[in-house]
This record gives sequence, C-alpha cells and structure tokens, in this order.
Amino acid sequence: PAPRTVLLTGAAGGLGTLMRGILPDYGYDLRLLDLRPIDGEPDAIVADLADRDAVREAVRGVDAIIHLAGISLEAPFEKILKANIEGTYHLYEAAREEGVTRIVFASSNHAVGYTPRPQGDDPLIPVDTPRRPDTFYGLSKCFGEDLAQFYWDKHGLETVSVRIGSCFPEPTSVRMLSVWMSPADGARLLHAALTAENVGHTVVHGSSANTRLWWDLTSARALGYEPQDDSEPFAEKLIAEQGELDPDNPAHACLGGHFLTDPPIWPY
Ligand code: NAI
Ligand code: 15L
Repeated sequence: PAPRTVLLTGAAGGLGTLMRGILPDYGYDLRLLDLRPIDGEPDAIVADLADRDAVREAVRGVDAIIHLAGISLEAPFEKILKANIEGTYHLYEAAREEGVTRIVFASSNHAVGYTPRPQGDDPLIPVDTPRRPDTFYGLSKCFGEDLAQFYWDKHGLETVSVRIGSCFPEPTSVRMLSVWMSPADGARLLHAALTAENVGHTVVHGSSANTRLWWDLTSARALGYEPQDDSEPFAEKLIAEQGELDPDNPAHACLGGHFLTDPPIWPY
C-alpha cells in the first residue's frame, strides 16, 4: 500500500517548509521533526538527530521517512560528522529497528560537485557519474548514499537518494537555471520516490525539466516523476543581471558552482 504517514525531518528548513505546504495535497499525513520549533506547528517534534531515543520514537509507526534534516551548507568537518553522518546513521538505525521500509534521502548535487558541467554538445551528466564531492558537506551526502545502499543490501530498507539541484521558489542565479527544481516539481519527485515500487536503492537527479539542464533525469522519470516546470522564463532577466557563465571561471565550470571556490558556510 502507498505510504500515508510520513516523517519529515528538517521540517523547519527552507525545503521542509515548502514541502509541508504541498505534500498534504497528495494525501500524506506528515509528522514533523526539526532541531528548531516550527511556528504554528505545536505538534512538531523538536529533537536533535544526535538523540537516538528521540529519533527512534519519532520514526515509530510511520510508513516512510523524508530525510531533509542536517547541515545544508559547508561547515567544519566535526559539525558535519555529528549532524549529517552520525545523524543520518541514527535515523537509518531507528528505521530498521522500527520496521520502516522506505526513506527518501535528500542528497545533493554537491556529492558530485566537481563533475564538469556539460558545454556545447556534451552529453548530460549521468546518474552513475563517479562521486566527486566539492565540500565536507558534499562528502557527507556521499556517505548518506552509501549508508542507504548498505541498509538496502543488508536489511532490505529501501531508499531513493535525490541529488537535489536547487529547490527554491525561483532560480536566483544563472547556474540555477540549469539545476533548479521548482517546489511543485520537488513535491512531484518526493511523491514518486515514496510510491514507486521496488526501488531498492535508487539515485536520482532532482530538478525540473529545464531547457539548460546539465544532468540526466532518466532514473527520476523511471520512478514515475514527470516534471512540469522549466527555469527558462527566468533566464533573460538573470543573464542580463549576471552575464552568461564563463567556462574559464572555476566557479562556473563544474556542477557544484561556487561551492568549489567559495562555499556558503552554515551559520550555527
Ligand atoms: P535548511 O538548512 O533550510 O534546513 C535544514 C533543517 O535541518 C533546518 O531546519 C535545521 O534546523 C535542521 N537540522 C540541522 N541539524 C539538525 C539536527 N542535528 N537534528 C535535527 N534537525 C536538524 O536546508 P534546506 O535547503 O531546507 O535543505 C533540506 C535538505 O535538502 C538538506 O539535507 C540539504 O542538504 C538538502 N538539499 C537541499 C537543497 C536545496 O536546494 N534546498 C539542494 C540539495 C540538497
Ligand atoms: C545544496 O546542497 C544546498 O543545501 C542548497 O542550499 C543550495 O545551495 C544548493 O545545494 C545549490 O547547489 O544551489
């Protein structure tokens, strides 16, 4: 049966807030968790992924988990280790113990950020491109994907790892024209990842069907994802403001963009 009760970790964050707004329309009953309380959501679980007991209690009885919680930018390794590596391990262990059989893991383009972006007639980046993390943050997403593979092979716990491009209400940079995922398409992809059968551990690229797409969406479409949006209507204005990407600028040459040269730093 399709999952109904879904734990959404990281529910206070940018993506969590967007998805809290849309996913109930698909019939999901969301249980929310975050380190930070959420205005207007008194039932949300306020817990740190470091708290194994709290995490185990949070996963008890849900049909599936969307795992967004963690440090979403670059940070010192020790912080990444605690929140993203140990935290994701705690969540998987809790899911195994409580018999939850499907997780959708928010991986990132930064797991493969050093991959050169296609130029000219170059083929799109395939989903099995070698890992090339661009930050400790991206490295933690590589760990999460491997953890997911391990829990599938060892314990039969299924995961869809979504290498999200940039999921924000609108693209705000020329790079984002290529990796943007509209919030509506984000919800479509999460819904597909929750409901597709026999996913084992599947890695997919998470973006809209952008005209300037850099990566291949085949594995996402195979889950039943049909993106409806394209960043192109935003292109003219962004290019007029910022100029075209310069292939000689290292921050423009690879999928991970400015994370290679000047990554945004996690604020706390
Ligand atoms: P965000 O930083 O806005 O939200 C992350 C949330 O996780 C925050 O509310 C934070 O309080 C919570 N959190 C952090 N450490 C925690 C811990 N130890 N225990 C419990 N909660 C904790 O990030 P955003 O943009 O909403 O991203 C969500 C997820 O998607 C992240 O895992 C991020 O790496 C991933 N992602 C997002 C992309 C995007 O375009 N928004 C692109 C690629 C990946
Ligand atoms: C990410 O992984 C970050 O979490 C998000 O804040 C964006 O910076 C995104 O990648 C991006 O590459 O634009």
